[in-house]
Amino acid sequence: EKWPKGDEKSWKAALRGVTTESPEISKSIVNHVQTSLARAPYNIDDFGAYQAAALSVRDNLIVNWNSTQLEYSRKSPKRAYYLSLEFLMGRTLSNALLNLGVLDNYSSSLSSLGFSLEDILVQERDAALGNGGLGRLAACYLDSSATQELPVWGYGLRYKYGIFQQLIKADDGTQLEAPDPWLDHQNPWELPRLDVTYEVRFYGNAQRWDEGTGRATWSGGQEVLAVAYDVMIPGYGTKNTNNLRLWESKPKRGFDLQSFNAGNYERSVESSNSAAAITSVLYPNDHTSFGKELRLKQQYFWTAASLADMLRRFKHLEKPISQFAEYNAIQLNDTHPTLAIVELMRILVDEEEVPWDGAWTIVTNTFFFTNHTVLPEALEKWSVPLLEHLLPRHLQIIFDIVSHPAIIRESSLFLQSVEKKFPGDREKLSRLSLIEEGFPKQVRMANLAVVGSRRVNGVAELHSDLVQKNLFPDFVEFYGKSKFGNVTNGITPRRWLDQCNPSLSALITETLKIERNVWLKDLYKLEGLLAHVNDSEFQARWAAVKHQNKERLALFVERQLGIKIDASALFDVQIKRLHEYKRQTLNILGVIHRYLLIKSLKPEERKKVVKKVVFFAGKAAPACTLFKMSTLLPLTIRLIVNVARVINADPDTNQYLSLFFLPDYSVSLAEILIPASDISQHISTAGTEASGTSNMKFCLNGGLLVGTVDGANIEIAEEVGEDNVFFFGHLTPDVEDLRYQHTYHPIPVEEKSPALAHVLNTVSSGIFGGDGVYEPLLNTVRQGDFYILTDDFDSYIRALEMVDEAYSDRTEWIKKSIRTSAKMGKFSSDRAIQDYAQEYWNIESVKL
Ligand code: NBX
Repeated sequence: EKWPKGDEKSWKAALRGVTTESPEISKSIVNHVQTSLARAPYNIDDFGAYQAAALSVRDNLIVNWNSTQLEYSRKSPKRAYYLSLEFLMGRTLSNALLNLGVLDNYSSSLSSLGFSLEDILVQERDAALGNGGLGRLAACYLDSSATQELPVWGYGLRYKYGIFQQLIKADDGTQLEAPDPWLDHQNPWELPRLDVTYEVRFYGNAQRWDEGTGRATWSGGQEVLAVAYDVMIPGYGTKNTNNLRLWESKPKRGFDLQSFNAGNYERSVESSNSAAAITSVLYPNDHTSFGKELRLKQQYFWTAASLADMLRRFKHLEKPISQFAEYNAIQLNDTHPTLAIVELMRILVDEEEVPWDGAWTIVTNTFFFTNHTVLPEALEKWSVPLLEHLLPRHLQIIFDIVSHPAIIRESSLFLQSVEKKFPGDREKLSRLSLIEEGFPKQVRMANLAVVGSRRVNGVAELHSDLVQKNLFPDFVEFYGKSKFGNVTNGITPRRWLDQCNPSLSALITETLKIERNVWLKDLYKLEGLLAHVNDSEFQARWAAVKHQNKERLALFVERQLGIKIDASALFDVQIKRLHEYKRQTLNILGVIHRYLLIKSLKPEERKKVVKKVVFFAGKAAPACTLFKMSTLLPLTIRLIVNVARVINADPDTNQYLSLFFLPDYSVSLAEILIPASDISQHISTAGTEASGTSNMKFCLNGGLLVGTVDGANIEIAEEVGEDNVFFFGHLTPDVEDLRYQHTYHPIPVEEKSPALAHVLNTVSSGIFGGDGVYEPLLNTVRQGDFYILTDDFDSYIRALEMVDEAYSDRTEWIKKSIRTSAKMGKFSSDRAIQDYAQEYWNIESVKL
């Protein structure tokens, strides 16, 4: 790379503010090069130019952030807080440029300085503080809240290391994990607030005052400092700029001077090590709860700092504490922040001296709880001894919420009121209980979240139904149906259409004949495309955009893996966390089936086959010997990589079928893959995928779905029509029966699906290498088969044949693609956030 790229003359002109292209922007970029970056003019590479541009954009964000926060303080509206341990933000620069409406100005200004915006955008590292769907949802919701001018703040942790970087070992296809040091370079998108700090206590003693009040003092133990870092969240087409406050942990005292003087250096820095460890790394296990002490520390550290911050803000209003819930709504993103319920009780009862009953009323009017999965292994439980050790006062409060006749009026006595409603039903009582009997006893965080919240919701219609019928049926009976609801997930069309697919966005704007900023804020407007479905010129342009995006992906893969891809083939994509329930195994076994089929054809017959390129990407939770399950997921990656190696090298078939596992899946990689997809796979066992959100992203970009009748797939089909979705497989009510059958009257794979048996035997035979390493994976399919691959395989293959058939009629396919995209209005996260704002939080927008 050669630099400087610009010429001296244009830089000097920029400094004097006399360039023709956006003089103020050019001047501010050059200024940042000279001052903030301390580099001589035009002595920078692409990364330096990225930093300078980012700092210049950040100046604008700060101004808007300040006016927004000032207005919130002036108007004191009710606020909502989104508590999430994960915010999967991806890159910020292009989003900030779009939302501020200065994309073109920066582009031309940068090019006058000798840089291309495209090259500069890719310099930014993803902020990857999340595992998958739950974390990305939080990011989309922040974008929509700001866009709708709602006073919503996010609270999370500033992990030093985000989700691990995934490397795939070239020789055997195993996954390696490397740390993600995303903060190694200065992060221009955060504002350190070194003056906004709170002390958070761990361990110590809880001393009850007297049984009459329920109050206690908690003292001793370890105190850790929480330091605030603010990330600015600009709305689209508005000056409103919200805040995402991330906490960093640090030791309260740098080191223990006494130990230091006594000559014990190691001891003296010990406390500083353990304090910093709290926010050092994001836990990479989604859908599993491990019961690790450090994870519990993260959860308490974060909820305690966030609540202290909210309380300080509330006190500025000088309102009685009894009105807390009229000014604050707190959304719990899954059970991870459930301790906030207990912490608010502690603050109210112990520090604000609110009587227990009044405190409980405030708490249960403040919190809202969203569940994101019905998988039992994801339901968080914390052992009573661990809680007693780390958070002794909180354990007391939890037991008091359950039952403490001496201090609590009957209305808020959970156990007593349950007993009254269901007299003598001991089993129901034990299911409803916050405490699970056993050795050790465990606190059920989901039950606590339900009891302590005003309302509870799932994330798609089917999921919310399962939450009520399978997860919390006794709570539904106890509280009544009205406490439980549904908010179907959504995605932001700014990032997931306009930014990742600018050509499609431009075509839509031109076709609808309305301004981009209108339909991007009211996605139902896309329905206007339906009037053009039969216009052959429009069809051709729509198809050309898809092709262009496929070429872009092909180029990316060629650069990364050195293999050429035919962009005229059908692009088939499955990108998501590796998980047994998501059934990447079903997909790879289907690919092998297709390979064997093509291989068995005569060369002449092969020419009739629909050409296909299959893409996989996704991270597997690092292998852990404790859990059998997680060791199988890296094995699935190995199988995919090794099958790819064989079939991509097979000259008989490789013009018709090729396969890629793209390493290190990320938000930024999704932004390249999604616009390039013809068909994507959402093939979870029915009833297991709560919603899915990438399904919405693919459809918005004109990709079709092959999927099970699960999660939001169902609502997508309701919108676009079932003839535009390739459904297959057993339905949710069948799944339980099938599992029962697998256990008690198993039918051999050979009988259930000869095609699958053949595929399994081929893998066993070793043609994909591996010396029998795949046997554990194959055996879970042959025996037990909890996720019912054997029952769904034939129907899956048939669905893929339907896809081939439909793709062969290219005009019909394009029509399907247009219709699908046109009907995505419902899945804008703007709609989802409106649901939360109106039906849950009861907050209103604030105009600047
Ligand atoms: O949340 C996901 C669901 O699986 C998706 O169906 C849904 O669309 C998405 C948004 O609602 N859940 C999810 O991503 N869970 C986690 O990431 C997770 C992380 C840590 C953990 C448990 C679950 N301990």
